[in-house]
Amino acid sequence: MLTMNDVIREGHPTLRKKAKEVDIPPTKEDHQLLKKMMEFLVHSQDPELAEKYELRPGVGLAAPQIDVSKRMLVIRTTDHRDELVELALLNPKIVSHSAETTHLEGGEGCLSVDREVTGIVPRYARIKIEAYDLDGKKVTKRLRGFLAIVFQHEMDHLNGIMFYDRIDEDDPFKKQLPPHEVIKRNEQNEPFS
Ligand code: K3U
Ligand code: NI
Repeated sequence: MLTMNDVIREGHPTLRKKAKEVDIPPTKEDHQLLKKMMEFLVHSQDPELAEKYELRPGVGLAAPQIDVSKRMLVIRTTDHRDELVELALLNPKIVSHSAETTHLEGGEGCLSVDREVTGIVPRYARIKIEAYDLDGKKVTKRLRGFLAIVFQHEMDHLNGIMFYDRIDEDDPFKKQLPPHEVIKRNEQNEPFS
């Protein structure tokens, strides 16, 4: 199983590399790794297991964060209807996005960053994505709200971008141009209470 010891931290060169596309259908090795990444999220969201294995709770993980420079990511959170969403994706792409932007009130966090970084991280409010699932099947999805923010954060990891790169260094809380929506983090996005 993966633990926080497998998660590399800011300063590690892999976090700044553009990750490589993987074969579709995935190799047995990539398939198993993606499964292990999802298992990590499940464990991290279980209060007892998180304490036992000293895991920081997470809603997403990208392969470069475990020092594997491949275009694979997992997300486990709830959507705007409060439904659990589990995504294990290979070679994901954002194919279109809204003009409207958004940000998470209270900012973003990252398992690869052991400090609090404050400021507005602008994201697209709605995105259409294409990717391949664990069976090598092409999937197309429309994401919005917190889920869309988490997806964009994980996609950034595949491109060597950290969330704080998107914060305006001169004015971290700069007013965003309309149309812009602020997403409040609430119980909806706290799968473990
Ligand atoms: O923000 C976190 C969270 C955890 C449980 C419930 C609600 C929120 C933890 S940080 C996190 O999950 C990152 C994961 C990482 F390491 F892959 F980047 C993902 C993320 C969190 C918040 C906004 C965007 C992305
Ligand atoms: Ni992150």
